[in-house]
Amino acid sequence: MLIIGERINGMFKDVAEAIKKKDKTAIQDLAKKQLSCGASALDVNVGPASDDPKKAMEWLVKVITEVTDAPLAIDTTNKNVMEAGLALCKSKPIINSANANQEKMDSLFALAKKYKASIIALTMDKAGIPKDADGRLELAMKIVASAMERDINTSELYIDAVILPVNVAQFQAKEVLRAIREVKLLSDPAPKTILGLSNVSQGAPAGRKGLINRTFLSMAIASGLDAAIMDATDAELSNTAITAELLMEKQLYCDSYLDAYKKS
Ligand code: THG
Repeated sequence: MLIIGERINGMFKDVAEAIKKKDKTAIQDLAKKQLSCGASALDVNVGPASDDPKKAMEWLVKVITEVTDAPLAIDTTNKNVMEAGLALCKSKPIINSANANQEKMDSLFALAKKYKASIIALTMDKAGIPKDADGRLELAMKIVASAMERDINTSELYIDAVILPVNVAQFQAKEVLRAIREVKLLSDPAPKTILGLSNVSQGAPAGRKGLINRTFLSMAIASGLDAAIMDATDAELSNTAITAELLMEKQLYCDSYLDAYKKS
């Protein structure tokens, strides 16, 4: 499974502060820590508070690429901030994220071609996030069809069925799991699937967040999840990922299989 580390996001206080103070070591340490804990790519999001998000994104990508060639998922809803980030990436970038809005697909699929990027696309549109799996699959079909029209290989697409906090949208978790299973039937090659895992436990008591994340991750892996934006530095979560993949026969069994995740 592709693990994309979620921590370089201005919604976290330490990252917002590092951006403000231009504390490059703090960001570089977060990058290195996530990669050593099992992340193979890093999400980069300047957060809601930045007064110059384009400058902040450029600074983040510059300081991260000084210490790693790992792919970066440029996480922004602003097209100019997106292009500024993509232009500075050293490895194949990931656009985070498009959705089923036609204008959004038009502009971001064009950027994907220009920068040879993979694309995360959320199953939502101007009307919001559908409540059930069928609504999500309908939007996924629209995204897959638009990508095919533009000659984008569907294996470059990561469909994100958008998991919401379980404390406010409890009935949707199982809908997201069904969407993950069925989205695979939409094209050949099948699109990949991804989740922003920590959304599921937002608002839950601090002492329960980890358990909710781990449990949902293993259910999603059993449903065929290919990638997750998640807290790679949570060792129990990373161990859950590799164990679920082992049980799904996606990792070769050996007695020391957990060693891969003990590097931290
Ligand atoms: N899909 C895609 N991209 C995404 C998301 C998604 N990017 C952003 C987000 N969702 C994924 N990243 C996070 C990062 C942190 C949290 C949730 C999602 C989180 N943070 C804790 C909280 O808010 O309770 C702790 C915050 C803190 O310590 O300050 O839950 O879904 N494609």
